[in-house]
Amino acid sequence: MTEAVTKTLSDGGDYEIKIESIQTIDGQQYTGNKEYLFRILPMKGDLDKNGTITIMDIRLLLQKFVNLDSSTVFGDEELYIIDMNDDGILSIIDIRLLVQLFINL
Ligand SMILES: [Ca+2]
Ligand SMILES: [Ca+2]
Repeated sequence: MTEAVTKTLSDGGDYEIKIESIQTIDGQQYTGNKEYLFRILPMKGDLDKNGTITIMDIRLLLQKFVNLDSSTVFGDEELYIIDMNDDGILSIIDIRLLVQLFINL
């Protein structure tokens, strides 16, 4: 028996999920116990991983930006969260995009 695990979308990572039946958006039905590996991406800009964008996320991003130097290396998941425009680097553009996202919420 597999233990049930509840995860929010802000918890990124790989999850093995066993599914008894699944229906695709075009109506096809698949049955039978199959195991799938799902990769859940963390929420963009949610630096404190609380599931929402708040002023704290902007503050944390500003701290990372201020402390940025040539030796700074971000992990894949961290870079995914902080790199708002997906250009592979942390820049002032990412801060602007996060502030815009926060204002428009
Ligand atoms: Ca947050
Ligand atoms: Ca960027």
